[in-house]
Amino acid sequence: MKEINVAVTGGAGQIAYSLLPRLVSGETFGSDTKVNLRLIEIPQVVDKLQGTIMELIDCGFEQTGELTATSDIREGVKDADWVLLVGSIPRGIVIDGKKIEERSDLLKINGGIFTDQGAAIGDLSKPDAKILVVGNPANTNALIGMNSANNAGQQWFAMTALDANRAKAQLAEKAKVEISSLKNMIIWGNHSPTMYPDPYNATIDGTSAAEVINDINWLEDDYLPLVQQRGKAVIDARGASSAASAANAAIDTVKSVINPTQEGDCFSAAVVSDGSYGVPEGLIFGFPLRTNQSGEVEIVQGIEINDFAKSKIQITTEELESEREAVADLIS
Ligand code: NAX
Repeated sequence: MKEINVAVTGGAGQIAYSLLPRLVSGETFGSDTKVNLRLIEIPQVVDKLQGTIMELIDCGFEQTGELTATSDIREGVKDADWVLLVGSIPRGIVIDGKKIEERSDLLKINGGIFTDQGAAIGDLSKPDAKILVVGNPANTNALIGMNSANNAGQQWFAMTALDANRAKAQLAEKAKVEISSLKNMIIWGNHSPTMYPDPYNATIDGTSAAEVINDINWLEDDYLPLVQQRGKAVIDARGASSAASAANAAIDTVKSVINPTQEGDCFSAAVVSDGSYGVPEGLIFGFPLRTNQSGEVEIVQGIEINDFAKSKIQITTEELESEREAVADLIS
């Protein structure tokens, strides 16, 4: 069997609990690949990971390699092929007597974490490592981590696949088609309520989903907020944020990156902008992506952006620019 090293932060969190078994079961990296898993947590909870490790052993997957737990990020990401940065400090936490509610405070606190994690990854992970940021604010955390890593051979992604899966599911339900009929679901911009899930370029059996649904009021007034606010709706209903679906989206992203994309389709994740579609260079922005036959991930070019899309993309771009501004001192 081949062997790969996968590091996961936030290993004791609720997303990780759904994610970890699927990383070491053969499902994600293939039945011919043994996965050595390094779980990384803050010192206060690192001991709990021993329980998770016991459970992973008890799953008995033949693709499960060495399982280790650490609170030392440098030990955790050493020689990693993949790093899944799931851990982050949530909104509402009390730090030094202050409740962290403002997005700008959240950006700064997590920014501090992602500079250290990025530096460790840049120094110690494989030169061609792939890094997926799940922890929020995901795009700007990835921006900070990538700048701090400063390693051009590595590739950073922020997760928008959960948004894409939600966006597909709602279109399929409205159009009364199987979800497998949906292709080319693009999430433009930030993983936040400003994201733009694009129903015009999504296709249902090859035809624009907007054309098939043929209800512009629903698409622009109902569908968009439904997808943008789905995370909050799950929290309101479940009393906790999305975990199984977030873990599933992380697995989808890894699979999309390591396997060539099928003809006539693309996948969603945020990557560093090269100026495509007029998006300012350097932002970590949700684009339509394809993995080519050589395993490189490319931004799909030539997608038509109508005036409605332009106005929405403008809003999410401005939000990402203001986030970049808020952490300017963390990205040199
Ligand atoms: P939990 O609070 O259950 O778990 C987070 C874990 O991260 C905790 O165990 C914590 O100790 C750990 N952690 C914090 N700082 C760390 C550090 N510096 N190094 C290592 N571990 C650290 O959160 P969970 O529900 O698992 O969500 C994790 C993150 O995913 C949150 O930031 C959440 O907002 C984000 N999400 C992102 C989504 C996306 O689509 N990009 C969707 C789901 C989710 O909301």
